Order: sequence, then structure tokens, then C-alpha cells
Amino acid sequence: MGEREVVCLHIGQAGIQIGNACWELFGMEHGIGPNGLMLDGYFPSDNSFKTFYAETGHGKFVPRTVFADLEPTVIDEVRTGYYRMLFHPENLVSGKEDAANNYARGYHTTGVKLDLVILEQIRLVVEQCHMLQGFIIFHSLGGGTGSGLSTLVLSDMLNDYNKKTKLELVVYPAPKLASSVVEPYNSVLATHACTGLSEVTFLMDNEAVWDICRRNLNIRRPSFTNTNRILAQIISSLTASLRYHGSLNGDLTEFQTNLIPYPRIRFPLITFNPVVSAEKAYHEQNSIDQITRACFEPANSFVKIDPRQGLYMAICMLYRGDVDLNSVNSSIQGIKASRSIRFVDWCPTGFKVDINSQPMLAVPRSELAKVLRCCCMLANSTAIGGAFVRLDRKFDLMYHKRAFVHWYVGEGMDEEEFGYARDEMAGLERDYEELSMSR
Ligand SMILES: Nc1nc2c(ncn2[C@@H]2O[C@H](COP(=O)(O)OP(=O)(O)OP(=O)(O)O)[C@@H](O)[C@H]2O)c(=O)[nH]1
Ligand SMILES: [Mg+2]
Repeated sequence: MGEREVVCLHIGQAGIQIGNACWELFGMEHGIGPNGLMLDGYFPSDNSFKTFYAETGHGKFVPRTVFADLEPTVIDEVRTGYYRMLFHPENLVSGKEDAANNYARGYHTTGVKLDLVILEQIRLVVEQCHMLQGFIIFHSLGGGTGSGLSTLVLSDMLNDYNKKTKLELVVYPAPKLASSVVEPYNSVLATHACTGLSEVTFLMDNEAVWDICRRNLNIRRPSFTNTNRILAQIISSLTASLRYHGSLNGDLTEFQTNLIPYPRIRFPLITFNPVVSAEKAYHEQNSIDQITRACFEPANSFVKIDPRQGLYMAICMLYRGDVDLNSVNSSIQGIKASRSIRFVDWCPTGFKVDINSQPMLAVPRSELAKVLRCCCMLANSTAIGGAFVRLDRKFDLMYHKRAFVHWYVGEGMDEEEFGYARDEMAGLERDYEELSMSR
């Protein structure tokens, strides 16, 4: 039987660079070298990795992916880099000019031409699949390409892939850091426009990841290489059940059914631990109980919010490595008994658990240590509403003065769209507010 394939789309600088880190790690995990060939002496335990890789007649494994950017430099690095032989050259799509941090350029003008090329490439990659289950889309919400072009591609995908699950992994603007002032505009416009286009959207913010790099790895000034390696680890845990034989979330639709109680409440929080440096790894115990409890600490969350301020609606605990179910169950019982975490009243206090016996790996020269066991928690918490409140305030400050709006209108956007998008966000804030009172 054919595998149930997943196609990954990497759009804009952040989407592509995080993609590079992910495919580097996936390759190591599945014994696939930089040229796409299985490493000598490596025998995969099962065929599940073919959900992410297409096998050619020459025994080469090609990632089922499309990389796209409106400007060439980031993709050129892939084309000329260490992994240039891995990807199918036609799956790397670039234009000449970027979206200059402007959602409207990505969606209404510069992006339009490339959109057709991307859709055609997606069609060709999908053609290689026996039974496509869905897509994972990696992008930022702050960049013009990441916000605008991703939205355009997603909306056009609705025609052909309406029934397929679309899961987004998104770099969300951080509270204090921003590479451009208009990030809140781009993010609000794209969050609004993507409603109904994707089923699950995992948010990650760079400030949260940088804090983890500083605190746990002792890196004073983290680079994107550092952050992306950590993000690749959480994405690896998140997708392990799709790439290895497993029980929970073995299918993209299960992420939806396990985590999303209402279509609009589609922004689960990710926490992950342990993130430890190689020097410290040998001195730390990281028992199952420790790593389970640590998932509930705000410091291990990938969005700068405090999950203790909210209520949980659903929780999936994804363990890797040397982990036994009895210890997991007793840790979870302990957490429940201590009443340190709170659920909404309409949801059973159920934890879903998956254990993948493949331990995490660290890529060569990584500051991150390989550990015996780790845990990634996916949780739908009302606390994430706080991230939207923060973003909307920033949007309001600028929009009140109509600052920078002419750049968007100049690219063919109707000014009213700002108002509609902001209203939608207000609705979302209210939804989270209401849910956080359901106790
Ligand atoms: N984690 C991470 N974040 C990134 C990376 N590159 C950019 N970002 C973040 O993404 C946002 C900017 O979006 P980009 O993805 O660079 O922009 P783009 O999609 O290429 O769009 P334009 O360049 O405007 O056409 C900022 O919040 C950056 O901090 C990366 O490699 N890793
Ligand atoms: Mg760019």
C-alpha cells in the first residue's frame, strides 16, 4: 500500500530557512544523505518516512516539498548549498523582487505571477503521491511574502485540495523584537485572510526561542541558525508520528480532531524540553517526570505567553526516546492531582500521549545536545489569546494614525480590508476571552 503522503511548502525567508534546518534533521533521522541516497549500512525500521520523501527509480529520496520566495537570494543558498543535490531543482521557485515587507505586494501584485508557478509545482509534487493526506505550510506572518504570498497560495489551493488538511507552522511577531514596523499589519491581515483556509496553525515567536537559546544554551546573541535548529527539533517531534510508525496523530487530520474544538480556535501552543547544551547534557537527569512537568512551564513555551493564565482545551504529549508509558501515566496523574493546570469545564481532562522510541538526534556542530528522552507538548490553551491582544494593540497604534497604510493601498488593497481584518481579530479575542471563563 502507498504511504499517506504529506507535502511541505516553505514560503518566504523564514519558511525556507526553517525548512533547511528541518530537512537537514529529517535526513539524519532517516539515514538519507545530502545527495538523497540512503546512507551505507542504514536500514529504515519501516516505510513511514516515505510520507515525506518520494523514492525515484534510482533509489534516491526526494523531499516532497516546494520552496518559494519572491526574491532569489534565500533560495539561491539552497540551490548552491550543501543540500543542493537533495531537492528537485524545479521544486525551488523564486522570483526577482521581494514583497518589501508588504502583505499587499505578496497577495495582490508581485506575488500573483509566482503564485501560478507555485501551484503548478505543488500539482506536480502531489501527482507523485498515491494518497495525499495534506500539507504543512511554513512561513512568517511578519514578512510580505510570508504573509501575503502564503495567503494567496492557500486560498488558491482551496479549489484543488479543499478536503486535504492544511497545517501551518508560523513565525509570529514577537512582543519586543521586529524586523519591520509593519509586522503587526501583515500578521493581522494574513491571520484574517487565512481563516477557513487552514485547519491548524502552530505559532512560534522568535523572542521565546531566543530566550531559550540564551538561558539553556548560553548563546548570548542567537542567530537564525540557532533558532532554526531548535525549531527543527520541535517540528521533528511534531511530525515524528507521521514519519515513523506510531499511534497518536499518525494522520494530519488527527491533529485537528485532537486539538481543535472549534474551527476558529485553531492556534495550539507548543512547548518542548529539554533544550540542553552538550556540556550540560551529561549532568542532567531529565527523568520522565521532570520533562513532563517542564512542559507546563512558561519558559519552555514557543510563544511568549504564560499558559498558567489560561485554561487548557486539549493536550497532546509527544515523547521520544527511552520512555515508558507507566511512568508517563503516573506523572500525568501527579499533575492532575496537584491541580496545577486547569481545563475548561466542558472538556474532559484528557491527555493524549504518544511515545516514539526513536530518540532525538542533534545535527553535527549543533550546540544542542542529543538527549535520552524529550517531550513536545501541543496544547490548545486560551492563554494564546494574549498573543493576539498584544498584536492587535500594536496594530491599533499605527492604524489609528493610518500610518503606512498608503503602501498597502498603493499595491491595490482596499483600505476597508484593514477594518475587516481588525474586526475579525476583535472577534477572536472575544472568543478566547469567553472560553477562558468556561469554568
Ligand atoms: N525563526 C526564524 N525567523 C525568521 C527567519 N528569517 C526571518 N524570520 C522572521 O520572519 C519575519 C520576517 O519575515 P521574512 O520571512 O524574512 O519575510 P519574507 O516572507 O521573505 O517576505 P519579504 O522579504 O517581505 O518579501 C521576521 O519576524 C523575522 O524575525 C528565520 O530564518 N528563522
Ligand atoms: Mg524575504
